[in-house]
Amino acid sequence: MVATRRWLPLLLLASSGCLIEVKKLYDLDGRVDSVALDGKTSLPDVGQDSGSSGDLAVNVDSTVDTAPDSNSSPDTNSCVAESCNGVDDDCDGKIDNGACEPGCTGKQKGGAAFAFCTTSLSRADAAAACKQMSMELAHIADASENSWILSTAQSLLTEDAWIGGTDSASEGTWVWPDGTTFWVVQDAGAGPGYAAWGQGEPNDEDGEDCLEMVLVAADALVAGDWNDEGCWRTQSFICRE
Ligand SMILES: [Ca+2]
Ligand SMILES: [Ca+2]
Ligand SMILES: [Ca+2]
Ligand SMILES: [Ca+2]
Repeated sequence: MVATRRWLPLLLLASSGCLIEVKKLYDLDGRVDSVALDGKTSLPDVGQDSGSSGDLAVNVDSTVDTAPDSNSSPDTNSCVAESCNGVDDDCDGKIDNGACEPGCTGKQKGGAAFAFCTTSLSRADAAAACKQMSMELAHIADASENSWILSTAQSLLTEDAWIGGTDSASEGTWVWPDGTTFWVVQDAGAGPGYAAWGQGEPNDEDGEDCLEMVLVAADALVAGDWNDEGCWRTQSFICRE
């Protein structure tokens, strides 16, 4: 049910002692909010409801929030600029509107944003596309993340996909985009980080220096395996913030 909305002026006594005027939008649901929806202020939304459906709360910069309020607990929803993460950050009712690069779908796991992108790009171009979304090609910390990324990729992508590792700076020393070394070939079997290499990989065949997650089984490789691949190859990619 669409609530009747009433604009009312409200005078607040700011901490400085001066009065600031904000506008307040009431939903008439008979219940009263305790904290403003945007989380930016503890401005109480008190004593004004007498109708139905969700409150629309206010913040002290005079703009009105647009997401519904639960009315039952302090508000924690904070409307911020949209980013590619599978969440409607700006509370306009549209998920990731305008935030993802072409072909990319935003997802979130454990509070981290990911983008799964069907556009076929070289490793360098894929990294640049991730950067456009304030992300990097994905690092993967453990088997749990690898499993989730695999299953999500299988639902969205149809070809092998770039993830973040490379040994282009020092053959056999694999690093993530942030510079962290996760695998040194001469220490095969010992890391120092997590890796999910397929059988016989990394093999540096014809100078392969870029890491992909296998989605299409081929030869000894099965879906979810990691493989070093020629960086020039164009294929899908996975970004992470
Ligand atoms: Ca949105
Ligand atoms: Ca978003
Ligand atoms: Ca290599
Ligand atoms: Ca290989």
